[in-house]
Amino acid sequence: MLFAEKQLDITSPQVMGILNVTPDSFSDGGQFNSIENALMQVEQMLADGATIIDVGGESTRPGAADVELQQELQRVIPVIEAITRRFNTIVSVDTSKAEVMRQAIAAGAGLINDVRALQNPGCLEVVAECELPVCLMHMQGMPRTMQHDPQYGDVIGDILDFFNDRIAQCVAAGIERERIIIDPGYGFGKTLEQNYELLARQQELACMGLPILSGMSRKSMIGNLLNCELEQRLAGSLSAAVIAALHGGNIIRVHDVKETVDALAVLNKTLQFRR
Ligand code: 8Y7
Repeated sequence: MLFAEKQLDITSPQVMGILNVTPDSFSDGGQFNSIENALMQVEQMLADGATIIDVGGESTRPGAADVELQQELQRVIPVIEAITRRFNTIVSVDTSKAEVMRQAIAAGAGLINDVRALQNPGCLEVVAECELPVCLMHMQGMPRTMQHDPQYGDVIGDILDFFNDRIAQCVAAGIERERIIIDPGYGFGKTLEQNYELLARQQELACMGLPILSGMSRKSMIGNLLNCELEQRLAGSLSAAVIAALHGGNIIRVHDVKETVDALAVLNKTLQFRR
């Protein structure tokens, strides 16, 4: 798949490293420090084997408030510019705002990652006008309320219906089907049971014939199962990453890049001997 002039083979699962540029990373004094800090994090993630860096300035955790446009632009655009200037890597922009997408593309982003699947005003048009891949994520409800009793007929069937609808909208707007990546959206309007059914049956999404992105790193589906805090979720997250890769995941979005790359290397070596 081609991400802004950069070719990436996703037939073996690739690791997307999460770079967080939300306010706490700014607490130690202004933009210079936060950009230097971001570049150091990126350098480490690339050394550890990440092939995509996901940059996001809006918290989408359950209960998060909407971040204003100007604030999101100020957080994200200088960081994307700095990364693309310094490193030869693929930068993904995690945003749902058309203007952030537009400026991120101009700053060198190689992938649009939208947890709202281009449903906000202007997003379809911005993505149609560029040639970048786009990740459409499934979410039931909106971040503030999505964990209040999510309901499905059939979790996979409902998510496939959602993707068929969104892909039709994308294609009608001029976004080629070949540019689309789908993501079941673990934790976005799903109970623990629904998240694990989705992971068990993730391979069924492959019937769409599109690459699959999976993100479960440190999420509540790990923490609530194991009854542990964020910093104790590494082993659970690695297990989820390996299962996602085994069930058709092409890109795995994680915080702990080195550990995930190692875990996936063991999986890949094993799969080499499958008959
Ligand atoms: C996902 C995501 C988040 C995910 C994609 C977190 C931005 C929540 N989760 N993007 N973003 N897929 N594509 O805990 O699962 O990382 S934010």
